[in-house]
Amino acid sequence: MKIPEKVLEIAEAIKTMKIRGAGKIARAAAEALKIAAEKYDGPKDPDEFRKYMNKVANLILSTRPTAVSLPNAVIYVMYHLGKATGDINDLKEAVIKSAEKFINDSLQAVKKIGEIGARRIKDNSVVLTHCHSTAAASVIINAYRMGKIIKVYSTETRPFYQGRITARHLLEAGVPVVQIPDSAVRYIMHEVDQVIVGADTIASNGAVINKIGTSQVALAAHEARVRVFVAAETYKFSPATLIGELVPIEFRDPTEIVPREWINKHKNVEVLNPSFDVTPPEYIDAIITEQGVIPPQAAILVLLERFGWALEKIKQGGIGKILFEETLEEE
Ligand code: RUB
Repeated sequence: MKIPEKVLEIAEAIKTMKIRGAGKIARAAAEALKIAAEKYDGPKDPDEFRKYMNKVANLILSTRPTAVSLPNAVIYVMYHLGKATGDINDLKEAVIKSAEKFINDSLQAVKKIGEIGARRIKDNSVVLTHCHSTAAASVIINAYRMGKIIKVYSTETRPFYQGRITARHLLEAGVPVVQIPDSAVRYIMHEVDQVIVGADTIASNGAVINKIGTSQVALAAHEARVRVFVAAETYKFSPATLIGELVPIEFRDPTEIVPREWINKHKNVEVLNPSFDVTPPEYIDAIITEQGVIPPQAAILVLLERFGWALEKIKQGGIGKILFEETLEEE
């Protein structure tokens, strides 16, 4: 059976960043799997359904490479499908229920991070954030409501200008926001009390992979002795990094930086558009998760607790193996 139009649309929206941000991407992935199960009207043979779901999972996985929340969401749902037995309705239900649970837990996690993180913000704080992170915004908005935040500096976040989304998001909640260019971060850092950013992926050594420029922000904060907090749900921790896999960094189209005509005119100039970078654990004071605040060095404990079940399978053959061995062979 063909992949339904609505599922293709979600995949395309993730690819083109109409849906963006690691948490939203993960929830959209779970939603796509749910829709795929609901719309399935192919043969009643359970193996056919599993094959079809694998195809959908592969499509979703191919959309964007860096945020591990996406494969973690897919793995979560496909794992439940893998364990399910019975007829086609039982299998569909396993997908639908687990996708709904993932989405619900994810939304609850963002809320909880807001509550926990706000306790770590000092009174009368000036905060700086980079890109648009729902988890970081949740901390900021909660702390603002508690009367702890005076002002937020939001970086533009070139080339995609997610800082404008942050500004809108925070302004809607009444938080005073000042937009600054990315290049002004070090200049402004002496006014800042705390930096709060989100994460796309957290590695087992506590390194944080987030929007390009985050490591420069952390470096400037480190120099100025400003604390750096990362707000991240536990499904942003990468199990594959436990066995030494590197986190793939997405490079996007150069035309996000300069127009096609300019590139055509300056053929000798290479234009690079890395979308994420790695902030080493030494530059991070704490990671705020829905389970509590941890030092980055404790990332491994979160991973073992959340993904310990998967460790043997990861060792046997990498992350793809978890996905497929309990469902069907990859096509
Ligand atoms: C978004 C980004 C965000 C994290 C966390 O990058 O780097 O900081 O994804 O966001 P892009 P959230 O816009 O390229 O997807 O806390 O909302 O999951």
